[in-house]
Amino acid sequence: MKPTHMQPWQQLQSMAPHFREMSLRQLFSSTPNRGETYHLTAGEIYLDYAKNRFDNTVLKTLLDLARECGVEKTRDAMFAGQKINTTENRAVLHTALRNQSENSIELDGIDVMPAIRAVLEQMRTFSRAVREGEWRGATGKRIRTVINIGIGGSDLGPVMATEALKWYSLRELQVKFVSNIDGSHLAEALHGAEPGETLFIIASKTFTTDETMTNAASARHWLVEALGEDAVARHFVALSTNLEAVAEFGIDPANAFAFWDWVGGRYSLTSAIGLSLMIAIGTDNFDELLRGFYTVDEHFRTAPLEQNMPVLLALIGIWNTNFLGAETEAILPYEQYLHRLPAYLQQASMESNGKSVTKDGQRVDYMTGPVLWGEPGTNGQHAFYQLIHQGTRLIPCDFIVFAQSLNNPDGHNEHHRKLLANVFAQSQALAFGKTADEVRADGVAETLVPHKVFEGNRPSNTLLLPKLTPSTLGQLIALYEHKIFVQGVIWGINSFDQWGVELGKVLAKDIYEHLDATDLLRYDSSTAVLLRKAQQLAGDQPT
Ligand code: G6Q
Repeated sequence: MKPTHMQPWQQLQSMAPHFREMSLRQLFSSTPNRGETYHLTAGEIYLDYAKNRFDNTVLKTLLDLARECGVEKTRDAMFAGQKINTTENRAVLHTALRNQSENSIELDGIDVMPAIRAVLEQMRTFSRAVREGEWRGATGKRIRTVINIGIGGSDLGPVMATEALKWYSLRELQVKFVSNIDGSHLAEALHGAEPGETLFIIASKTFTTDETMTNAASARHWLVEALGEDAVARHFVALSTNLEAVAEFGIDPANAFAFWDWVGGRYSLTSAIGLSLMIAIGTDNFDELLRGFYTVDEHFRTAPLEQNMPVLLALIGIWNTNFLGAETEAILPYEQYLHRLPAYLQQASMESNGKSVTKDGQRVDYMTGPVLWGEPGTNGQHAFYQLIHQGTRLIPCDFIVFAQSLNNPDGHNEHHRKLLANVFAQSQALAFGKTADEVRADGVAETLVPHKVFEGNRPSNTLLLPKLTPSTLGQLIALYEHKIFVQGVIWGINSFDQWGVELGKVLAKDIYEHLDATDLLRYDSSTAVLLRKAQQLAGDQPT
């Protein structure tokens, strides 16, 4: 049944107009203890969701909706390895990758845990060898530059987490990431790199992705030019499910790290895809990251829906998107090390829930995944927050902040105290704004009053954690993964396929073959003119 046909959805629809009018000022004055009431803890994450426009009845009805949509049943099916990715007939078992219990997890009658543990052990051995200088390049030198070549799910997770955990990383080793087909990306990564000291990690689930294979071939060429063909085995390793293609590329099968088709690309950070991260931060920190993921996996699996943080976050998102008319969500980490988190979550959310047909192929007649975006605070405050505060759109925000800083450059913790003051001030300003009378009371000239009014009533969540550690990072990522999952279940869509990226790939292949063609009649007029113009500008125009 479509969610819109369910009773809780219809009840929520009838409540929504009231809450579109209702202000957070009113809600806080009628229930002054909202802050004490509307919060949750999961692992080390404290979530304050009081600054959203809802009351107990809305909350209860949202929870009814979750139950009626089968969130609990589908969650249990995911953890149990059932093939919930129906369009690809695959299980969705990224949670098994970080399972810290002794329990087996069976897929088609086979326990997946021994293979997961074996690959993790292979990764640990290899990471230690690289970090400790035992792994030598073809000329006997130790590795100083590691370049991960991958894209999408084989890039964004490792990049985000390597940046996030830079404080914990081995500084003598440079870990770089190349994803774009644009040759400048690889060229810049190779700039100044010494072939004898460079290790390439080719990260590709399928080992067929054009961007990755093109970059890998150019990297191979660069290395072979300098050190000869025999050097490839000491300078290339692979992370893939396609071990045959890895061998064909010339990578020693002993240096291939496997994973499985039940690990979706955007959920693959804790699979072999995390090798570059493990090399950067070391095995103990990587293990701590896995334990962090597991803490929130267990919370999601066992906590009653009322106290289940991913479920609550998902439901607030649904309320804002489907009932209050929000079209986007901003992720605003007040932590410089999390500067790639918005980009990472953008893929996690938008590739998972950017769908317009239900699992059984029906066109939806309600909004699904919102546009997700963001930048770290306080930089965003000096850039786009203007629109969040005074623009015409409703933009729910997630503020993410840590009580302790990893760095204290002035010795007095002033930077961090100011950072904290800013994050709490922003959610306060967004929620409560500043009325015309309050502006006038500051002695502002009447003509300027409308410009200085803040309507407020902008919803936000604040996620407060003690300190950025591998564990808290794992907890945060798992929280968002499961939030996205719950929303997908309620919208009735398959969050685990990504057919929407296919058409562009096929057309690019065709255009690539006709880039220099003179006869462009096969294309629409706009594309044909663009191609001709590009040919002219590139100096290839046939006479
Ligand atoms: C993620 C997607 C996608 C994928 C890339 C790279 O969920 O499936 O982003 O990760 O297209 O694919 P390969 O790892 O197969 O190169």
